[in-house]
Amino acid sequence: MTTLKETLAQKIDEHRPRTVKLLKEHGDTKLCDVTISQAIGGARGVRCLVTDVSYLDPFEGIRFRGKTIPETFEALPSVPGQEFPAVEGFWYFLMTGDIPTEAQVAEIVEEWKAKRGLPQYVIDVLRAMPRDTHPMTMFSSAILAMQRESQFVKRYNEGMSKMVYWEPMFEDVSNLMPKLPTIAAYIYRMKYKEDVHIPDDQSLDMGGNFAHMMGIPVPYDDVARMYFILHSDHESGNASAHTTHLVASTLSDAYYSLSAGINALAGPLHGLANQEVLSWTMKFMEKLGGQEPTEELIKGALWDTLKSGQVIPGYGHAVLRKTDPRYASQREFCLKNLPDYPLFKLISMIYQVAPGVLQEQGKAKNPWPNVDAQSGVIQWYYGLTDWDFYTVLFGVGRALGVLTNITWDRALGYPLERPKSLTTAMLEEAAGVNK
Ligand code: NMX
Ligand code: MLT
Repeated sequence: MTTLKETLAQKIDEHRPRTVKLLKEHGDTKLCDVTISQAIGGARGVRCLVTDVSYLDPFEGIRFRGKTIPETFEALPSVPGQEFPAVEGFWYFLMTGDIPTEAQVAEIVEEWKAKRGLPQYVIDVLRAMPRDTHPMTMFSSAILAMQRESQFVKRYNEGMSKMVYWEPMFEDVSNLMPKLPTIAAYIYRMKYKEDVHIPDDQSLDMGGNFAHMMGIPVPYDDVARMYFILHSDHESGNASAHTTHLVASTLSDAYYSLSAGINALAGPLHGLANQEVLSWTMKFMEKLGGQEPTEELIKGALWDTLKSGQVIPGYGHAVLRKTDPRYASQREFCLKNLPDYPLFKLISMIYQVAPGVLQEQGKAKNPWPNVDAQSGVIQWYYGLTDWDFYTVLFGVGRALGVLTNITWDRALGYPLERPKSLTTAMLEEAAGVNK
């Protein structure tokens, strides 16, 4: 049986000549023009990043290594007796593009079990922070604290060829990834569960052990597997992936890079929107004071939000122009497992109304829901009602994608990222203003 590292090494050898040929023979081929609105407006649609890990079509949504979400769930080996695949097998798939055998999945499951314990100093760092610190700050700090473990830095300082940069990077990401659910569960139990912790269960895979350490019973293990896979990757331009890539492009190691990417995820326009959705919904219910929610009442509350100059959380997207298939996938899960749950019914009612309200307002290019509009209700149903923790879950999932990407960045020798900026006067001159 070939290991993940051996398969990856072979894939990298096969891939490198493609990048070299493109650069050498087709480097001047144009991919797009850049307009003033793109320069001012957050580089929307500018095609200047490369990844083979996932691709986001505005209408179809995400494909991981060429597979849609249902195709991905279908193709990967499931955990025995469970509906969803082991996250460890998905990691193999993201890294290599190959569907692993059950034996290959089992090998990563065992490797991650051995690596998922936390050094005492990480626990000390977390415990030193005031308990009202946001869990994303704690999560990012714990990752950063482990930077001293980086094998990439050690090998770089010893002097290493560019051609093998990916190897210690792969070692770093393989050491870091299994620890993330443990950090997340530690933060959760410390902050919200009276600081009472549950020891690791070595008989369980990542999803199973995460649910166990959180103290949330079955089937939350399968919910965790689904959640982490769904949130893993969304091509390279999203803020958390792009930040991780940018920081890694300076030859910063995986710990620095992921910690930075997690900080980007913590913004309310990005991952934190999942917390905002629940907070918006609960405030709405509170205002109703026991009154039954209706479409009219929801419409009024959505307009109040827009009129006060705020965004409707969980709706809109920088690339997508239809309902996010990650939303659809989680909605399908709810229809199967919690169809009559009042909070799910309310979230579904908002789905009936919000796109129309946003269309009537006429500003948002995409009035449809994104992943964050549907994820919180599932967590709430399974007892995780501390919504400021939700983005940490997103972060654990997102790490799968961004850590895969920075491994490939090193393998293909992607250089320091450094786009060019212009001054406002230069834009005015280009546009012929005041001539
Ligand atoms: N509610 C109100 N206004 C919106 C919304 C929304 N949900 N979505 C877009 N707009 C506004 C946007 O603020 C902008 O207004 P202005 O011209 O005054 O600056 C205008 O519509 C045009 O924006 P778009 O080009 O449609 O969207 P953009 O690509 O700039 O931003 C988001 C994308 C995701 C930041 C935006 O849709 C948004 O703020 N959504 C709500 C927050 C959210 O759900 N974020 C999570 C995204 C997914 N994730 O997990 O990261
Ligand atoms: C993501 O998952 O990163 C979000 O949907 C944001 C994006 O893709 O821009």
